[in-house]
This record gives sequence, C-alpha cells and structure tokens, in this order.
Amino acid sequence: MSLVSLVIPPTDYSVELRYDQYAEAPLEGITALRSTLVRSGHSVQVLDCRRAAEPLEWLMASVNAEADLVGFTTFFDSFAFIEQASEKLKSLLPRVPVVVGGPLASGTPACFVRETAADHVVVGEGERTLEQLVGCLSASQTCQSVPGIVFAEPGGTMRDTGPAGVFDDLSEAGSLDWSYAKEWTSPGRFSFMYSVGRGCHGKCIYCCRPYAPRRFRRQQQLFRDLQYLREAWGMRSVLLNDSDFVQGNPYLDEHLRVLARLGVDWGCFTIPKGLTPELLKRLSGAGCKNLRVGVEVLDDSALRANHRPVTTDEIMKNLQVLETSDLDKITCYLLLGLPGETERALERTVAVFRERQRLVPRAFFFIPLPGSVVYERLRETLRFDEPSYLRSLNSSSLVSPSQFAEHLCSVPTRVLEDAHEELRRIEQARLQQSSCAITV
Ligand code: B12
Ligand code: SF4
Repeated sequence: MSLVSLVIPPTDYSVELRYDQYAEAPLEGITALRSTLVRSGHSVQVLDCRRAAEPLEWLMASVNAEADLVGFTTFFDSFAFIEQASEKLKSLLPRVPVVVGGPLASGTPACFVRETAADHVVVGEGERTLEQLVGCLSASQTCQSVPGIVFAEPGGTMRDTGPAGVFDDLSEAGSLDWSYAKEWTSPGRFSFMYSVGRGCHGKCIYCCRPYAPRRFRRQQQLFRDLQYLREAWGMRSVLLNDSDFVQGNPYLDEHLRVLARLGVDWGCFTIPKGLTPELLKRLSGAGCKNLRVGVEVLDDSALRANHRPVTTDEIMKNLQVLETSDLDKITCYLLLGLPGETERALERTVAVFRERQRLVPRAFFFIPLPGSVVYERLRETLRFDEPSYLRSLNSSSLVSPSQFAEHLCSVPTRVLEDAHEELRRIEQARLQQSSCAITV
C-alpha cells in the first residue's frame, strides 16, 4: 500500500468571466484518480492549492512527508507553478517521485520533463497508468513497461512508453467517490460537473483534443453517481462535461431517461448540427435547462480550415431552431481569432447575436494550446520559446488576443477586441434576464 499526494495547482479563475464560482468545485479528474487508487488499497491525500493564499508555501507545509508519490494535475496556466513546486518538492523530499498529468502536460509532455523537476508525465487518461506507476515505483521497479508515460532516462534521453489506451467501457473506470471533498468544501457550495462519457471523434485543429475514442458510462452507473451527488451533496443541477452529449451519442435515449428519472436540472455541450424542434423538446423534457453550443466562427472557409464539421448554413438553421426552443438558456461559444477568421465573419457574428434575443453569446479569444494542430504549426514556423510562452499563460490570456493573433488570421487586434467587447456586452445583458440555475 502506498501513500499518494494528488495536487491541484492554483489557477486564477477569472472573475470577469465568472469562472470564480468554480474555485471550490472538486475536480472530476482528480476524483477519478483518487477513487481508483483508493479502490486498490492505496491512501490518497488531495491537496487543493486553488484556495491557498500562498499556494507554494501551503503545499510544502501540507504535503505528507511520508508520501510515496506526488502527482500534479494541470490546467492551461499550470506550467510556472509546476516548475516552482516540483523544484521545491525535490529539495524537500528528494526521494519522492513527482508525476504530472492532465490536459496541459499531456499536450507537451517532453517540455514538462525537460524543463521542470518532474520525473514522469502521464499522457492521457490517468487511472490505469497512475495505478501501474505507483505499483512499479513502490516496488522499486523500473517503469519502462508502463504504457502512457514520458520520462528522461539517467543519461537524459527522453523515453516515451507509447499510448496507454483508454477504458473502452467507461464504467470500468469505476464510480467516482467524492466523499473526500467534504474535508474542504461543503455540500451545495460548488458547481457540479460530471462526464457521462469521454472522448471525441472530432478533428478540430484548434482543440487539444480529448482522449479519443468516444466512450460512455453504463446507465446504472450514471444513475448511481448522480443520485449519490444529489442525496449526499444536495446537487440540484449538474453540467455534463462531455464534449458533445447530444450528437453522435448512441445512448442518448437511455441517458435522457436516467436524467428525467433523477429529476435534476442539467446542461450540456453540443455542436450546432442536427438540432430539431423534436430533439430539443426531448432534451428539455428530460430536465435540460442549458444547451451550450459550439458555434466558434461564422465563416465557411474558416470552418473548413479548422476542420470543423459544420457549415455556416447549418449553424444558422440550428440557431433558428434553438431560438424557438423552450430551453431556459442557450449559450453559444465563439472563438475569436481562429485561423482564417475574417472581419466580415466577426461583423456577421455580432449582428447575429444582436438580433437573436434568446441566444447568449460567450466569446473567447483563441489561445493556442499544446496538443492542438494549430499550436504545433505555430511552434514549427515561429520556433518560439515554449517554456516562456507556457509561463506567460494566465487569466489575462483569457481576456486579450493571443500574442500569436497576427500569425493566425488577418483581423487586426483592435477589431478582435471590439467584437469581443460587444459580444460580452450582449452576453451580460442576456444573462441579466436569465434565471437559469446552470450559470456560465
Ligand atoms: C469543466 C471544464 C472547465 C471548468 C473547470 C471546472 C473546475 N472545477 O476547474 C471551467 C468552465 C472553469 C473551464 C475553464 C476553462 N477551460 Co476547461 N474544461 C472543462 C472540461 C469540459 C471538463 C474537465 C473534466 O473534468 N474532464 C473529465 C476528467 C475525468 O478528465 P481530466 O480532467 O482530463 O482528467 C483525466 C486525465 O487528464 C488524467 N489526469 C488529470 N490530472 C492528472 C494528474 C495526474 C498525476 C495523472 C497521473 C493523470 C491526470 O487522468 C484523469 C482521469 O482519466 C474539459 C473538457 C473535457 N471533457 O475534459 C475542458 C478543458 C479542460 N478546458 C480547457 C480550456 C482551454 C479551458 C479554458 C482556458 C477555456 C477558456 N478560454 O476560457 C478555461 C480556463 C479557466 C482556468 N482558469 O483554468 C481545455 C484544456 C486545454 C489545456 N491544454 O489545458 C479542455 C481540455 C477543453 C478542450 N478540449 O480544449 N473548464
Ligand atoms: S472542438 Fe469539440 S468537436 Fe472539435 S475536437 Fe474538440 S471536443 Fe471535439
């Protein structure tokens, strides 16, 4: 039996974007990893640095000196913290292996191994890999046979043990045990989020694509997990984290039956494709209050360039259907400054959202992130210093155009900023009229 410390780095949840409500929310990824390790008989300490005033100092004071392994998850802005924290941990507990996982590290594992004091990066889905890694390290065995990790050999050569594979049936990952979070947050105080499935078959070149292929939990587990959150945690509404819960979900009917039976309000993401009045009625009939629609850009050549499998015509037709639905809130995500964005597309976007009163635009500046095709292309052509770029990512990156904006599209920064400001103004106005329980 080993003792594992799992660390959630601090992240500056932008108040301007109303992300601050997530600061208390237990993370699904860390919960999944902890649940797996505990089921295998290990002890797990979860250290949430998001709430600490001095995260680095707090972490060093709180980490269990007996830990056999310290694992960090990563948000888009975690690189600088991992650099500092891994270094400090190595001087405090030199014998303890430091492992990093999560979306950012999975997108650029070699950079984390090379530039930080972390020993191993787990790429992709972490449950099985972390469990095997803990087993190997506690038995002082070499971990070269554990798939899904990147590390440096003693001579410094980078080693990649190849893909670990994923759970074909997500129920095999087991139920999520959230009980530990009661130690640091109280029921009902946070926004509930849960994935019915994982993965996406999409190939959008701007996305750090979630680990394919698409898989789902069985209905019984979905029911059990959500019922537990409702009864033990007072959950009244939940946001389904799936990249697209609606389209290409072969179990949609079953999932809707479970959600209707639970009687909770919920929200989910989808692409603006194939949405019919009947389908939207079925969603709202099962408790869906908020549909989050990935519009991203309203220009056919930009959509094609980004491998987005939808046309502007389809998007407009789907927005029309949404406008007349009885859903409480329809949030439309937009990425400003994607490759191929044009001034005309931006003007059209602003006009569409001014006109369609029921749609809430949610516009973000596009941030190129490791793991996406766009990021790799930029790295090849501009040969920028990756650690410096990753260090520069913080909550301001969410509210200003990327430093690479001029290399991605021909729209001047000022025009991007103006469109963003106007779309945010429309968003605020629409939100003031909304009483939807599922916020942001
Ligand atoms: C919920 C969510 C949010 C919530 C966060 C809620 C919270 N409590 O913090 C909110 C709305 C705030 C949010 C905001 C943003 N998000 Co977000 N979000 C998600 C979402 C939909 C679900 C995350 C989740 O729980 N997944 C399910 C769990 C099980 O998966 P996981 O976390 O990846 O964990 C697994 C593995 O990664 C691995 N793992 C994770 N940690 C560790 C640690 C160790 C030690 C090991 C071994 C393994 C390991 O094992 C886990 C189990 O298999 C994902 C998309 C997705 N479906 O994953 C995007 C996603 C994480 N978000 C993303 C982005 C880009 C953002 C924003 C920057 C968007 C924006 N422009 O505003 C902001 C950033 C805000 C901030 N300050 O951090 C990207 C991340 C890209 C990146 N490289 O970091 C994702 C992947 C979406 C995408 N496809 O691009 N997000
Ligand atoms: S943007 Fe959405 S549809 Fe496209 S690859 Fe990413 S998760 Fe899939």
